[in-house]
Amino acid sequence: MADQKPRVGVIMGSDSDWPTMEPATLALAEFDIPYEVRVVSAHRTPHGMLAYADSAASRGLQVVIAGAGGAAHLPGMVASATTLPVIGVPVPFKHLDGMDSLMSIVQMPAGIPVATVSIAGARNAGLLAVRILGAADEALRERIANFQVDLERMVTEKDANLRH
Ligand code: RP5
Repeated sequence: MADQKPRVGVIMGSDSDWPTMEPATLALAEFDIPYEVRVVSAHRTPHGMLAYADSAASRGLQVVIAGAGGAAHLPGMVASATTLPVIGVPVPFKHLDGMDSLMSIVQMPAGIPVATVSIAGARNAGLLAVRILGAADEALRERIANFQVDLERMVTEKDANLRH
């Protein structure tokens, strides 16, 4: 997978977001989706952020997952400068328990969509990216279906273990 061109860009406003964002990359790896990871800040590296968004599609990326905390403008700003689907991950910051990040990311003006997952919901961001890629890939959809069967089996087993 390491030698394959990345199909998903996983970006975040600071390296302090990495513990929250890593589950997105683990989900992508589970489905053998090549990805790249970058720190790109809407506020601290605005020109770098625009350059990243501008070049994302031409470099072969198909989905961008963007996580940020606090005044979390990164997903929306990146979405405004690319035609790729962008999934926003609200990162819980020191204050306000991530509500600030959630509100910043979810309230996009009409015309520039950002698919926002739950606060610290990076795993679902990764899985959503897999589903987006699966829309045009029957083999990948088959793997997603198997994954869902495994989830169902896990819950059934837990139910059987707890029943009395
Ligand atoms: C945001 O500011 C980042 O996404 C991060 O969640 C937050 C704090 O960044 P650091 O001060 O830890 O670098 O832009």
